[in-house]
Amino acid sequence: MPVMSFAVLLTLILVNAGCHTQPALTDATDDAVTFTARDHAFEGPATMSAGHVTMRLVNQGHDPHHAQLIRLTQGKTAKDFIAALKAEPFATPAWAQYAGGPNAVMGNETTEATLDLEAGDYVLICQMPDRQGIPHLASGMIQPVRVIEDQRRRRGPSNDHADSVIRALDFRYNVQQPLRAGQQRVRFVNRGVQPHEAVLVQLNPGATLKDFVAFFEPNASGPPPGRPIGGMTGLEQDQEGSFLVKLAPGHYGLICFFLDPGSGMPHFAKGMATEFDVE
Ligand SMILES: [Cu+2]
Repeated sequence: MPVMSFAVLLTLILVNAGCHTQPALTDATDDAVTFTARDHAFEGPATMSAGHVTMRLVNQGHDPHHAQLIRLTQGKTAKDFIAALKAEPFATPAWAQYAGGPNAVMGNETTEATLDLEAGDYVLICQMPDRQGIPHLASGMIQPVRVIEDQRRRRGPSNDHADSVIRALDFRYNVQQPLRAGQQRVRFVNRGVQPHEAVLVQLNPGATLKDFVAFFEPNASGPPPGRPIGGMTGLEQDQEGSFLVKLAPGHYGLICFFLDPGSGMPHFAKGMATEFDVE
């Protein structure tokens, strides 16, 4: 059974982390569907076309936000989803499927992800926690989205050019073609059984992902060791999508905050945390 992403106190840690900036995306997809994130609400269309869709996330809040699509099957509604989360905050019902979307960016930043969407009913949520550790979706960052069949749209796996491919397994990342400086499209494929995400983190000089993760512990102190710069939110087994990033030279990390239902451990603690340098 899929389990909610686990990201305790991330807002507290990162809200004041905007000390260095990432170059803005150029030549971004021109037919993207834009969702604006604020503290704490989404603004965006109530419908999207099925098939290949690029979702652009414009964060106009102060907190970091991401955009996680959840497909609601068995006729379930956004209301059912909220009720299920209230009953069991750390378990996602089997009728709710992780369908990806652009992962977290800081305030005043924009990111985008391209997906192949099935027609159906979805909710768009932000699971990033507030200062009390409560996910933003509980304070308003949940929006129903209906995906409508559109014969004109391409279906099936994307044949868009990708500069690199990240495969998620239970529980590690397999990166084919390292990420490099400049703008690039990264394909993300979940070959694991559990849902996985890719949070791309720009680490401060001298900082490691271990430092970044340490800031997720209660009572962590000190300066924030890095900042999220996009990636792909959770996707179910054998689902895929791609995202656009523009990297400056530096030290980066790739991390998954989903929980393993068997052990209760976050995926990063089981191996889904990897660091790399961009020259
Ligand atoms: Cu994972």
